Amino acid sequence: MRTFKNFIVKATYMGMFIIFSSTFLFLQSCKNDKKETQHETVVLEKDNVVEIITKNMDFQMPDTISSGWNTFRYKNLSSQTHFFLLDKYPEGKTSEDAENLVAPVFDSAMKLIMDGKTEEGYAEFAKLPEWFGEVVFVGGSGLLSPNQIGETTLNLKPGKYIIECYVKMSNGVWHTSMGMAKEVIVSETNSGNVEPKADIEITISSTDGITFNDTISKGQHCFSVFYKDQIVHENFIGHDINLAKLEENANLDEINSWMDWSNPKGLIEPAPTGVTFLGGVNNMSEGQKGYFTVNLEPGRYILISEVPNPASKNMLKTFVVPE
Ligand SMILES: [Cu+2]
Repeated sequence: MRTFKNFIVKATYMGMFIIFSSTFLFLQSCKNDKKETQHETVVLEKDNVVEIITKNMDFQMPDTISSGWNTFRYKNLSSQTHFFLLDKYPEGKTSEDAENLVAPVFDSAMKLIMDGKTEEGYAEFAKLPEWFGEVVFVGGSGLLSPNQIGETTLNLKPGKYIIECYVKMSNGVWHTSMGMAKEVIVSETNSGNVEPKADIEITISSTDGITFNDTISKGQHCFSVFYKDQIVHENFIGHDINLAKLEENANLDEINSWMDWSNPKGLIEPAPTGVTFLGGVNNMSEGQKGYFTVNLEPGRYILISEVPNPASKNMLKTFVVPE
């Protein structure tokens, strides 16, 4: 097992597969309005938010978006839990390469893992093309429950990306294989948006886990997420930040084990009971920063990373928003 892991870590860096989506625009998140002139003559344009809609294993969004700071408003209008993650592909590699060379490997690996053949499943990853190790994860939303809207702000360089969601259906099939993978072009044209200002700062690292000031009032907040480092965890992917509201019946142990795709019962429908995922900032490289905006009602919340056993890594933190 260890050998397989090391091999894959070397061969692939991390990550999963592929998928894409579409978008629109909106605005209003962490105040990343367009730069204003001295006399505020610039009219706020409706196009400084990129809207992404999922209705049924899809990403409805524009094929091309501007570079620089972009706020993504992700509307989950489906009955399943999703997220979006942007993968920057190496020069010359396309969505077809992803579809033909990467997706089948993840499909066969997951079939074996679901059948209880964990080692054989992991061994499948040796079949990934060598260039897969050069895929860079540049962020995205955290997990988002049905009928939720998540807002995440990222700074993107021009290039070719794939937007994907690799949550699993109840039968273990990846959402990527059901249509949640799509190519997105980030153009040379800069959005002109400025970096948001956060009122709550989160830092995540492999050494300290999730750190933040947990005295949080109700109402609208802009969280920043700073990736102090990034590593390849046991399931070959990096850490990230997901925010969720917890009801009385939420079970932290259940949530903790669900956050691992390599667990046959993890990252799969149905999502844990009593948990409403509200988004966050997906997998980024060391030194990068992303933002997400939420309106917090009084109640109990969790910040958690999508890695195996996040509690053991200080990547499961709860906090209470008072009345
Ligand atoms: Cu999904």
